[in-house]
Amino acid sequence: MEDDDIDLTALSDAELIEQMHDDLYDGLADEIVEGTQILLDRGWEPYKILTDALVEGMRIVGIDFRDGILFVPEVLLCANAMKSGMNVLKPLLAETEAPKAGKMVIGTVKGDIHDIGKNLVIMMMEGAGFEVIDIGINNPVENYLQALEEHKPDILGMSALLTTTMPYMKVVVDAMVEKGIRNDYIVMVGGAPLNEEFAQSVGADAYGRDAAMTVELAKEKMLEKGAA
Ligand code: B12
Repeated sequence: MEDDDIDLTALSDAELIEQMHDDLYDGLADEIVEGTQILLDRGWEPYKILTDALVEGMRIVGIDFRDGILFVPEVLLCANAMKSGMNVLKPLLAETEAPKAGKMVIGTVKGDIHDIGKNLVIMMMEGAGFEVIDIGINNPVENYLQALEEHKPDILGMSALLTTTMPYMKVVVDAMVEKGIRNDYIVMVGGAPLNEEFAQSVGADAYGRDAAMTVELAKEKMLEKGAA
């Protein structure tokens, strides 16, 4: 350890969380992994670490990115640090006794390479007993249709983080309508720039504001589907 390194274990919980926001901002993956592990050792719930340390840290990054203080290369490092922390938490969030709750295909839409939120949704859905097939980023409509045919999921999830890419969700829903398969699936959409109204306008069944909400809505929609 170098002289200017901070001993993370010596910090109180509140100080550590604040330090992790700084470390995420600076793209320090090793420190994020260490901080995540320390909080786990102190008995923190994985989901609380995810929201208080990682998602909150990324929110702060987002503000300075918007304001032109941080740029793409830096934010890529932040994203990398965030993913390192998520990897520590993933097996813990995925630990579940629940029987298979349903199946989901999920992907980020064409033109969009943001995947942190999508990956978080996957972690939480798997934790709730869903089987999730991840088709990745930058998906044209053909990829979605092919995945639906191949995997026959209950739910189709689409993610978009850009105002320029979110309208593409309608292209996918329209293609499903055209093929006469729209009502075979529960369509869920999400991403920071979306809202309930937008979700309705593209013909989705549900809008997931965050990963926890998405799990609740998915369960709800599965029940409705079962009842119908
Ligand atoms: C990290 C990041 C990047 C990284 C992405 C790395 C990666 N692997 O994902 C990099 C650096 C690559 C990047 C690039 C760009 N980005 Co960017 N990025 C961000 C940033 C800072 C954080 C996004 C994030 O990960 N948030 C954390 C996660 C946990 O939150 P989330 O994604 O919202 O997901 C949650 C919910 O939305 C929901 N959810 C998400 N998906 C789904 C899906 C379903 C089905 C459901 C139900 C729910 C759901 O649940 C998630 C978990 O709770 C945002 C700022 C912001 N406020 O969002 C900008 C932001 C999205 N980016 C922006 C921009 C402009 C760009 C670029 C165009 C910049 C450029 N000049 O090149 C490029 C575009 C690249 C592309 N073609 O996609 C803008 C978009 C503005 C707009 N109006 O569209 C933002 C808002 C920043 C800003 N304020 O200017 N970016």
